[in-house]
Amino acid sequence: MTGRFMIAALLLTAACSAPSPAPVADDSYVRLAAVPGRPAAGYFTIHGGAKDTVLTRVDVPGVGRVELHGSRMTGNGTVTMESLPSVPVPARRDVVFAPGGRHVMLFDVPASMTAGARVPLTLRFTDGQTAQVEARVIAAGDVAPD
Ligand SMILES: [Cu+2]
Repeated sequence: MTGRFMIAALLLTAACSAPSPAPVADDSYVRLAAVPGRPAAGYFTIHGGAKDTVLTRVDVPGVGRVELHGSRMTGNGTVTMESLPSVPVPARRDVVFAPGGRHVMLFDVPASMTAGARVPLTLRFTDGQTAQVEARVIAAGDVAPD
């Protein structure tokens, strides 16, 4: 019993310490808009792979269009969003998409995408690499998952 547990623990350690050659993503959720018909916002963390790459696109099944967005402060202190053609992902660095910063906007969200659902996001990079992450869908007023 103890021996079997130790092997499992060793395998787990090996899986965690071996850096992935390709970028991977985790900690993903999608926040629905308060008003139906308005775009939802998606968040995740990308962990860079062995080489520098560039995120160019995110696909979500059933969603009409997904845009990469950045947020920035304007001169008069309000935050504005802008569409980004791509987002650089340096090797072995984390790139965080979070409220108030980079995020993805999901336009024409299907009616099936309701709070509690889980949707797969496919992140596409310039070198043909992809990363898959499952996002939890939450309502506009819900607290973000940890
Ligand atoms: Cu936006």
